[in-house]
Amino acid sequence: MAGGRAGVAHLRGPRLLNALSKLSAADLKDALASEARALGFDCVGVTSPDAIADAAGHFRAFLDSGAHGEMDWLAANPERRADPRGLWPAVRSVIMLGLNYGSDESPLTILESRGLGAISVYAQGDDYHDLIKKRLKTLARWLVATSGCEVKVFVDTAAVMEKPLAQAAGLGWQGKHTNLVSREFGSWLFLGAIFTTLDLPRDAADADHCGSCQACLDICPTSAFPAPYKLDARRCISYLTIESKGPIPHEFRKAIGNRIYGCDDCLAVCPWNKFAQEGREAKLAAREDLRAASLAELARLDDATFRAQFTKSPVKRIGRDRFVRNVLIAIGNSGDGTLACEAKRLVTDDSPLVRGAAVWALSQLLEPKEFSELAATAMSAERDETVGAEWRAAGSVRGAAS
Ligand code: B12
Ligand code: SF4
Ligand code: SF4
Repeated sequence: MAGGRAGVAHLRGPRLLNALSKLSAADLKDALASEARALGFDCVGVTSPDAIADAAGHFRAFLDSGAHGEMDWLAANPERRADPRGLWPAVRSVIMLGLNYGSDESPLTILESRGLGAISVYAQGDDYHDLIKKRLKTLARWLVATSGCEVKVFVDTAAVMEKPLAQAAGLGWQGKHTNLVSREFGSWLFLGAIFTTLDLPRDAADADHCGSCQACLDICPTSAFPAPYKLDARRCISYLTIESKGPIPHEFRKAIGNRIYGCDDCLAVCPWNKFAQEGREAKLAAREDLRAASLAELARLDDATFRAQFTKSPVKRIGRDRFVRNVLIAIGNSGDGTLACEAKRLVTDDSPLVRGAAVWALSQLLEPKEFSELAATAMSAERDETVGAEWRAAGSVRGAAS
């Protein structure tokens, strides 16, 4: 098998492809794995399109319980997502790829520094979607040229259940926190998929190695797991700070702490991370300004400076208003009265989403008397009903406390 690859390694261009096209399916799979590694993928496995029958039922139960919240795109065409053949009837094999993005420091450390914003590890560098998609396309082109098959590539955004497919392809298992855990890379693998019309030999599915551990369930700040292996996305900080478009429900605001984009807690505590390795992809490495960004500076971003700071970053997707909403929740949780001036300025922001979050931040930082005086003037000028409700809610809580 390896010999087949080694035997053609010195060939180039059409001669190489001609030689590869004569390979057996097993040798072609080996050659594919070498090609994937050369492109920067850290693991690769193959499964069959009918390998995730159980996931379909779980997915339907997830949707029926409403756990997807506002993510309507997740509920659209569930039959497509539940079975790769629903998405593309011609698919014969699913190639799953993983790219390690392990960090050089624990994402839990910054949670103690309340003046800084914690951006989850996956979003501290360039957007992985762009990077992985480009590489998947290169690998897929190689496969087409080598075998004449047809292909489709996916990363994250299509109706593909990447985690169960990756488990079926032997890349790891879905832990109790529902993400894929790898014995080699712990919690830190991005996933991508290539669907092909080619029949490739299948890998054995990985088994569950969680055992009696439940560290990820215990650490979750918002109790987002109704049971092991089940997530209520509506309670997850990743959903609340990235997917949710409106005001963040009051019940979660304190628990969010200084997490301003995503959350890594359940991933970070997994004992399998003792085998994790630092990612080797420079473009995904943390940018210094995103590793430990000052809340005061982030609260001053306008549309233009937000877009400039988050060029190529996945954070850009949520836009300035939602991002500053998150920053204000973190400011409210900072316990640092000197940050109140940032929130005061934003009480007159153009965005009602930002104004509402600023009101809450001030309700956490100002003395009751100062808050009431500010409310008396600002509330009468407020025309937006949701922001008015924030003032009233904050006022009644403060009033009750004073
Ligand atoms: C929607 C989505 C989210 C939503 C919902 C997450 C979720 N768990 O469903 C939100 C916004 C919350 C989210 C958050 C995050 N996400 Co996300 N997300 C997705 C997306 C687009 C779809 C996931 C999906 O299909 N959800 C639907 C549910 C029903 O499916 P499931 O999670 O597989 O649920 C299974 C279990 O519940 C299980 N099950 C249910 N009941 C039972 C009972 C028993 C007994 C058993 C054994 C199993 C079981 O069966 C279900 C089906 O397999 C995928 C990309 C993709 N296309 O797959 C990325 C993806 C899962 N996300 C990813 C990442 C990195 C994250 C975050 C870590 C980001 C962050 N740092 O903030 C967090 C992690 C939060 C968490 N604990 O899951 C990566 C995960 C990589 C990996 N190694 O697993 C993915 C694969 C993107 C990628 N291409 O790399 N995400
Ligand atoms: S990402 Fe954070 S909030 Fe979401 S389930 Fe994990 S620990 Fe809980
Ligand atoms: S923390 Fe424990 S229970 Fe959670 S995924 Fe890791 S091994 Fe499984």
